Amino acid sequence: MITVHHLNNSRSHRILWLLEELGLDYEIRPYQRDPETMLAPDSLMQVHPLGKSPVVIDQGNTLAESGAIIEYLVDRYGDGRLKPPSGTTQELRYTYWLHYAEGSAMPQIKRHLSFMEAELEQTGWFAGDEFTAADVQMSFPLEAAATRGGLDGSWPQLTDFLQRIHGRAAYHVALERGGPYELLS
Ligand SMILES: N[C@@H](CCC(=O)N[C@@H](CS)C(=O)NCC(=O)O)C(=O)O
Repeated sequence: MITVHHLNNSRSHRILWLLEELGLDYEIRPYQRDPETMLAPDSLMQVHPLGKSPVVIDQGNTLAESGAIIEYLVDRYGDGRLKPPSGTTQELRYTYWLHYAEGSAMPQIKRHLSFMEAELEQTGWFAGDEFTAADVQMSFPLEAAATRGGLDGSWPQLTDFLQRIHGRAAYHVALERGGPYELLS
């Protein structure tokens, strides 16, 4: 059984959403942020030394970093789903966006909006013609930008992307299982 160490109101929502998209069984170990500091409880450090969420345990492996977790789950359990075919240009884009979300977008989100807007003009998705796990990974920086300011209706592609992902059934099941999600840190 896949175990997700899930901090409320956090990046960990992406992992629950992906697991729902893949139709996999999993269990949630919930953690609550400190209401004043918004930090994770110290107990999360017993799972991984950095004490951050998400952390996934599967088949004796302890996995951290949302991009690495997404890559692992899609490669091990996707059976070809949610990832462009190997050896294609779309696969290169998929890998790029998986890393970009946390490596470039999150630290400097406002500077990246026009770049992401232009990239989405091609197909509406980040890697190829169809929804992939790269879109799951890219949801967090865009939702953060929409919640904290910077992303508004003047970015039509990005706004439309958010509306389309929010229309996916698996996204809502993940919210029901993982709890509300308002992007506080
Ligand atoms: N780059 C990491 C970031 C992990 C991270 O910062 N997680 C936040 C949740 S959104 C967290 O655990 N915050 C609580 C804390 O720092 O105490 C990833 O993508 O997994």
